[in-house]
Amino acid sequence: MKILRTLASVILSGLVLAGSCGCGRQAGVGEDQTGAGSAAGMDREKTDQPEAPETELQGQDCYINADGIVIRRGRQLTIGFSQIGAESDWRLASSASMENTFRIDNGYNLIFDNAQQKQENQIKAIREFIDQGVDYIVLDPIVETGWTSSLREAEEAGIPVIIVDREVRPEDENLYTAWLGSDFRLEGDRACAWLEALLNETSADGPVNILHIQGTMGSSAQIGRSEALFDAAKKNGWNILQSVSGDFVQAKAKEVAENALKQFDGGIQVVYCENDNMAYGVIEALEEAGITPGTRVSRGEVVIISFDSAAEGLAFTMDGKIAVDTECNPLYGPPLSRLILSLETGEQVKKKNYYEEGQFSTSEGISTVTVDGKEYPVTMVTEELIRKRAY
Ligand code: GYE
Repeated sequence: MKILRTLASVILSGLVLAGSCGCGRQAGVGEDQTGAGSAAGMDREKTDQPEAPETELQGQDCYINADGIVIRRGRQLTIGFSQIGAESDWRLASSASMENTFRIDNGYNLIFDNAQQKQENQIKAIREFIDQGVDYIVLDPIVETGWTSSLREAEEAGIPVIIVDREVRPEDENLYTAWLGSDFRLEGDRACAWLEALLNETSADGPVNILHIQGTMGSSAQIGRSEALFDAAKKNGWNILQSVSGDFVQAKAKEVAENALKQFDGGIQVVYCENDNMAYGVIEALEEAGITPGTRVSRGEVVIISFDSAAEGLAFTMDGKIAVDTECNPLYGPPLSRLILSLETGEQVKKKNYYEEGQFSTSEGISTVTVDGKEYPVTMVTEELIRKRAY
């Protein structure tokens, strides 16, 4: 079924950056905090939600399909996308979402560049995109700083740059058109609020010793999640034994955990991992050392805090090995296609576009956490939720 709507009505309904197309309703990004309809609903892949009708845009040579992707029938748009690398399951999901969205048969020509974790490769890719005369440059910046001259080059060439996922901090904010991603500080604050609630509940004896495994240093995801922990540790009197980068990579985090287990022999109560893959590495290290990941601190279990909420992360959460997993949405393709549609038609777009995200656990006692006076739900993980997960 196709519904005929004007472009303005689609945009005014908040749909351009909405999570699931649901053209007949006003869906916000990640509006459903269960995750089944938030992140999973972003691309609608693997979900059993009813198909949303397609939206025909009046006066436009395009329509929005049931997955929330803008399908173009007119002039093909060339998009140069500089991706960071392939360090995690999250990253693979974000690459897949971009590739599924900006396909030739959807009316796009996607030039995908994998920077292999090097900023210099991203800078080179931007230059190549400019030489190729792409219509849009999409950049997922590995770190926040060092982009001013690349953004200037794009500006001089008249090519709009859209930033996704991590942020940039150029000298002049006008050097990029818009950003679409997660509130990493809020993710960290929610994780720490949950830990605070757990520790109050379990009344663990003695100081709380935390091993902190950071993501790629200087990346927005690392900065936001680390700062949240530093502030919470100060406020609660937690002791951070060590903050070490595991670069968002499973094997590196496993090594960090193995070394820390030797160094702090039995003295770690919590491991704060800044993504799921690193949590998987920590679980391996703990189990090989005969330590149980869990929430019963007084019985020697080690509490693992994680981020992303990928299907495997949620499966570990269901098993009680990850204590709490705070969601981070990698499915950029569809909302980005709608943002580009807005730019193509000269509509005003917001500079910063945040996803709303969830948080998952199996601890029954903690059903909400409060950050800055706002209450956020903590969702119980179920088999069904994992099955429906789109990443
Ligand atoms: O958490 C991690 C990935 O930038 C939000 O990068 C992203 C992070 C994500 O490698 O898994």
